[in-house]
Amino acid sequence: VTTPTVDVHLQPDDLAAALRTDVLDGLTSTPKELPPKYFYDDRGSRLFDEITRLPEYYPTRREREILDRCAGRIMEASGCDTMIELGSGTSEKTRLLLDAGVEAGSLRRFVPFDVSETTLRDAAAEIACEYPALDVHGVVGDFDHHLGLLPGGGRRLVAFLGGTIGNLTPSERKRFLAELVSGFEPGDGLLLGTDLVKDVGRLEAAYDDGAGVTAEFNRNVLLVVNDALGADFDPARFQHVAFFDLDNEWIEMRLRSRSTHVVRVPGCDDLRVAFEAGEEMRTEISAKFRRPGVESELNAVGLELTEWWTDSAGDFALSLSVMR
Ligand code: SAH
Ligand code: AVI
Repeated sequence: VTTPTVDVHLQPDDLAAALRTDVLDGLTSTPKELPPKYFYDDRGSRLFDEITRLPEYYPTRREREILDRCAGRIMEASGCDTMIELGSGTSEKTRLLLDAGVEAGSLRRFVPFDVSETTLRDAAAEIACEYPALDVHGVVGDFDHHLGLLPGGGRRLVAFLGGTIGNLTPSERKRFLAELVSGFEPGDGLLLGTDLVKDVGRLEAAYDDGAGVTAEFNRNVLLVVNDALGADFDPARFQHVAFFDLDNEWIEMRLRSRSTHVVRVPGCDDLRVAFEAGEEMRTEISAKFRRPGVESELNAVGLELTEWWTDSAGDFALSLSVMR
C-alpha cells in the first residue's frame, strides 16, 4: 500500500485559534457573520458531499460534464507535470484530470490542499492507491493564509474547482489571486471553476433544496462553534435562508434567529451574544460569474485567459489561464 505524504500546516489548535478570532469578530459585528470555511468539519464535509448529489444542485454535475469532455485538452494545454488542487475535498471530479494526465504520461505529482484534515487524508490515501504512477503529496492548510507553503518545482497547474472561489468576497478574491500568482513561474496555470449567472429560481433552489440538506449544512456551522468553543447554539432556533442578491450577483446564505435569545461562547472569553427574533447572520456568499468579470479578475493579477469551456446548458464555466 502506498502512503501519501501529508504536510499539516494547520494543526487542530491553530484552526480553533483562528475560529476563536473569527467568531469573536463575526458575532460582535453588525450584521453578524460567520466565515464559510468552518462548515467543513467531518459532518459538514459529508453534508457537502450529499449536496453535490441533490437534484437541485447542478454545479457539480455541470462541471463534471465539462471535465468529461475536456480533461484531455486541459491537461495537454497546461503541459503540467504537477497538479495542485485547492479546496480539494474528496477530489472526486479531479480523477478525470488525473486519468488524462497519467494516460498522456505527463503528470507526475498531485498535491491536494484542504482545510479539512480527515477528508484530505482519506482522499490522498485513495488516490495514492488508485494512481501508483503519481507522487501524491497532500497539504492541510487554509488557502487564505498558506498559499506560500505550496510545494514548488515542475510545471504547475493549480486547479480550483467547484466554484469555491465564489465563496470569497470580491476583495478576498483579489488578495487570494495576487497571493497565488506571487508563487507562480511563467508557464504555471490556473484551472478555475466558476458558476455562472442564470435564472434566479434555479439558483435559489440549488441553495434551498427540498430535502433540507443545504439547511442542515448551513446550521452545521453552529455545531462547529459549539464543539470548538463550547458555545450553546441551538440549531433548531435558526432558520435557513438563501437568496440571490441581484446587485452583487451572489447567493447569500443566512441563519435567521426564530426568537430573541442569548448564546454563550465560553471559548471566546465567555462572550454572550444577543439575537433578536428575525435577526439574520450571514454564513456564506456564493458568487455567480460572467466571462468578462472572470477575465478581468485574472488579468488584474497577470494571468492570461487562454481557454473558456462551458457545459451544454451554459450553467458553469471552467477557464484555463496562464502566467506569462
Ligand atoms: N473541490 C470540491 C470540494 C468543494 S467544497 C468540489 O468541487 O466538489 C469546498 C472545499 O474547500 C471543502 O473541502 C473545504 O474543506 C475546502 N475549503 C474551504 N475553505 C477553505 C480554506 N480557506 N482553505 C482550504 N480549504 C478550504
Ligand atoms: C463549495 N462551494 C462552491 C459551495 C457553493 O455552491 O458555494 C458550497 C455550498 N453552499 C451551499 N451549497 C453548497
